[in-house]
Amino acid sequence: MEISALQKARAAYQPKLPQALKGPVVAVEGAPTQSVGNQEEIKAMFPNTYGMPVITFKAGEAKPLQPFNVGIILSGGQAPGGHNVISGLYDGVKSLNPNSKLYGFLMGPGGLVDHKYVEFTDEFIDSYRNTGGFDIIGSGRTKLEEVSQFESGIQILRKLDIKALVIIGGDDSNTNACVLAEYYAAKNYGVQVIGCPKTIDGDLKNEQIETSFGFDTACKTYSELIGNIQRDCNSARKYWHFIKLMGRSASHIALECALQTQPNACLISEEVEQKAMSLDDVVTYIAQIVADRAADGNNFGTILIPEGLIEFIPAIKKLIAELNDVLASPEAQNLGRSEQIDYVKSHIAQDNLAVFNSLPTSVARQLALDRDPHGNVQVSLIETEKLLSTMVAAKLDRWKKEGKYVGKFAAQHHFFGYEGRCAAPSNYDADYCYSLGYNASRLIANGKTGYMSVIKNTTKPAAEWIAGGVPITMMMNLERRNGKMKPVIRKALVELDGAPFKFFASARAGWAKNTSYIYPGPIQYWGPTEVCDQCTKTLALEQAK
Ligand code: FBP
Repeated sequence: MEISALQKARAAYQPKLPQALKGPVVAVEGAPTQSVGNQEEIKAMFPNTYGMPVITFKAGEAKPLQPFNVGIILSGGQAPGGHNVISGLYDGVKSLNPNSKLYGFLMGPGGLVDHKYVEFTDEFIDSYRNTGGFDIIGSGRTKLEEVSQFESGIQILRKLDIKALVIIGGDDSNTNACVLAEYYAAKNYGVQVIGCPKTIDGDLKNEQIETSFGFDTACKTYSELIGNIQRDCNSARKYWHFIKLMGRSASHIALECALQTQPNACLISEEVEQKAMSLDDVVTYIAQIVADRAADGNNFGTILIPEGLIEFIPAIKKLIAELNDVLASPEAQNLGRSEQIDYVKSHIAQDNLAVFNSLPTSVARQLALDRDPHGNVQVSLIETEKLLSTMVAAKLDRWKKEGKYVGKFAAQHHFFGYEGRCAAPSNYDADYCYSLGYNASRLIANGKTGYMSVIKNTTKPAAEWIAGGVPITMMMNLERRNGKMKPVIRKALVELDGAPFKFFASARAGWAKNTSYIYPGPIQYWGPTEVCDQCTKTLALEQAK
């Protein structure tokens, strides 16, 4: 197979490991843990995997291990570094016993249920080291939550003599990993389940997990593109660029890209919600920035928009919550698409109906229809960037007539999401992911189940990184999903009292008025460490003490 010159050179990169993982390890156990919320309920739901201690690995003595087999699944949206988790796990498993085997289940959790798998070999793994994408085995969004799926899974796990399953996923997939770990433990099936924190969205993080993998590379890729647009914008001086960024609910990606590129405006959904802003308030905020710049003779600029924005406008959030419940009813499930719209319209409260009817038809349809398998609105399909620019243009027209605005307004639209999810991992993600995978092999060797592989202290050089495991139940609370209360990992949204947002808030007025663009350029894999090995600004600000 023909590969690019970069891919060829990059294949030779040996990702760095924390010092403790470079040889045999011993697990140091902390105190018993509790879930972040609803302790009694979560404890009752996870009697076998609740309350376990946090684990930290330190250098220990080598003990001979019998060969053992491991399976791995890539779940959900792609994120740069997934292949390195697999190569790290492969190397880790082989280092414990060269006769151990690693199997990959194909196209996500569905591969486990349908018994579709592949066995990894040296040659196979080598051709995917340090590459982006999940194409080594494919990914999928099948939800693992039915007993019939768990039972189908155990058949193939037994057939392949698999001792442990590693599930690479976001908050929903790791929640399912925990449910599976509990089920297999309760049934005494002897199969361990380990999770691994993935998602470009950056919303799977907490006291124990510094960041989800892929966030670093995706944000650097989008920031390169935003920087390029800003140079174009500052050269032609005739367009306002409305740039929507992936990230589902949380605005971490938009915030990080703003910190890297200093655009004229960046909306943060969590702030919009906290300030109870209406759609019109959001439009006025943008239009005012456009008008103020026009007054200075600057009819150009850049605006970053998080893809989940619409869900955070309180009136729309309330509408979505009711739509979710109405759509979850068996009656609604059995209807065709257009019948479903009529159905929801006749079943939602009057105030929600008024909001629903006020939205452009395409947005209203999107809110009322497709959900992903986890019940989430598919926000990446809503063209918020066009919705906002159209509404801003209309407001500016009105202001022009009222003499409040003098200028020209022409908009360009962009949506950056898929462009960054499969980029070749940055050095940070290449090292972090390899370490997460390698570390998972140590959790398995230590007999752990229901744990997430965790690498901490990642703003320091890799040798100082801390490796270990965190019980997944520790991150859980109860939330309403598809009309029912469910145990789920608490999603980490942007904290308005956190250092990254505070820094952004202190600088944004200057960025709005002046043209303070930063042009980060493409990810560099070789060169000075300040160019190649920097973590995200979000992580650096969060970890700065
Ligand atoms: P995960 O949470 O599964 O990692 O997915 C992240 C994401 O990229 C979101 O940012 C986006 O909204 C969604 O996936 C898009 O999903 P799809 O790939 O199914 O279009």
